[in-house]
Amino acid sequence: MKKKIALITGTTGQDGSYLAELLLKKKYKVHGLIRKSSSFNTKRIDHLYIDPHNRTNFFLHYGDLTDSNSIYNLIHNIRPNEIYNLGAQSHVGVSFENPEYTAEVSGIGTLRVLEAIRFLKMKNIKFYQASTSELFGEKYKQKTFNEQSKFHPKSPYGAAKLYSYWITSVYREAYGLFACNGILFNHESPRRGETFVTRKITRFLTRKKLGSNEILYLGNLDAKRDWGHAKDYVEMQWKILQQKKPEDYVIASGETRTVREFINTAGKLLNMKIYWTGKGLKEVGYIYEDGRKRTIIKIDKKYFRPNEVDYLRGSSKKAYKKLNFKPKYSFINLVRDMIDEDLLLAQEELNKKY
Ligand code: NAP
Ligand code: G4F
Repeated sequence: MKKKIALITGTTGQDGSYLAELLLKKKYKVHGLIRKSSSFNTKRIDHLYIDPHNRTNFFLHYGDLTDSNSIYNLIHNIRPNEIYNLGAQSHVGVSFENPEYTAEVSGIGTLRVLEAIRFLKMKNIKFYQASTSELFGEKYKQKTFNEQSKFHPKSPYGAAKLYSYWITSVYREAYGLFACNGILFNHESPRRGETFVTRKITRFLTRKKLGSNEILYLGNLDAKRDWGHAKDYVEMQWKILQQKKPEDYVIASGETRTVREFINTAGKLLNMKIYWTGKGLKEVGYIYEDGRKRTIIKIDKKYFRPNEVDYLRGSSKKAYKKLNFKPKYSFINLVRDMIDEDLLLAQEELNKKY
């Protein structure tokens, strides 16, 4: 049987790397779009890469979501069966500092891919758009968000992604494309970028466990997020494109916790009891070390955003039913996975130092 061909934008990212692994396991030929960088940016996929002079099913191509020609040429040349548009400027905080660039990549970038499919008349391509729970910024009266919930983005990132959500739906309705949105709630893993809050915490606490003297500076500890594991979620990205009809799906754990609760859980797994005192910018987290109180976490207002999504909790009823969504990782196992890997990393760093 002919192998299926997939194109992944954002293949060097957290999700892109797990998705590439999954599709290679499923015997796809996988093509990844990567950005030119002056230093290596392929750490998450190096284990998958084989020199194309040898037999391989994994190919990398330079390109950029801001460059229509690179996208057009790539789709024209590789003729994929499925495209996963995961590439984005994905940091909400950064989107307030670089709003125009965020719109170009995370908004218009999606249009560029869809237009290439339309222009090339490759209507058989199935298209997945990485939509986000950041579309739901306002709680209104509901306890959970689902496919029918009202959107209210709170950041330039959320607004750019809302454009991508709608343009995907428009191309589905107007041109009959098999184009779908996966509205994914926060998902984390040992491969999460180190400036996102969960990984910032697990990297810090594991280094602290091995004796570091650093202090962790954070922003809003009261924000509530619905956290799942990226490995579980990329499987749903694939499943969404294997359905008979193109539709949109919410993928979420259905549970919500504050950033502070995430810290407490990670601390507990490391046998570090973290105590809290003070309010607002004066709040600190401390531990007891050799019977002495030691402050390890402080608040820095630079990590607060001009506008915040305070509460996220999703309902994946549709995905449970239609995609048979059964996440393998509970919240505690997600945090444990991150802690275990980051402990190894912290130990490696220590070994290099001495
Ligand atoms: P990530 O780790 O930040 O990865 C983003 C990817 O996009 C990286 O490969 C990055 O390349 C690439 N990229 C950035 N700018 C680009 C450009 N101009 N042209 C081409 N590629 C570009 O994000 P992730 O956590 O894997 O998330 C994957 C997607 O899902 C993103 O679209 C994100 O917005 C969305 N999403 C994520 C979550 C979540 O909780 N993780 C939830 C909902 C939706 P470099 O490696 O070179 O930077
Ligand atoms: O880890 P975060 O930066 O993730 P955020 O903003 O929820 O966005 C992530 O999830 C979205 C899905 O809902 C994705 F679409 C998006 O691409 C990204 O993957 O922040 C989580 C919470 C926020 O409320 C933030 O204000 O943690 C709070 N926070 C507190 N201190 C911090 C920090 N966030 C970061 N990044 N750094 C801090 O020091």
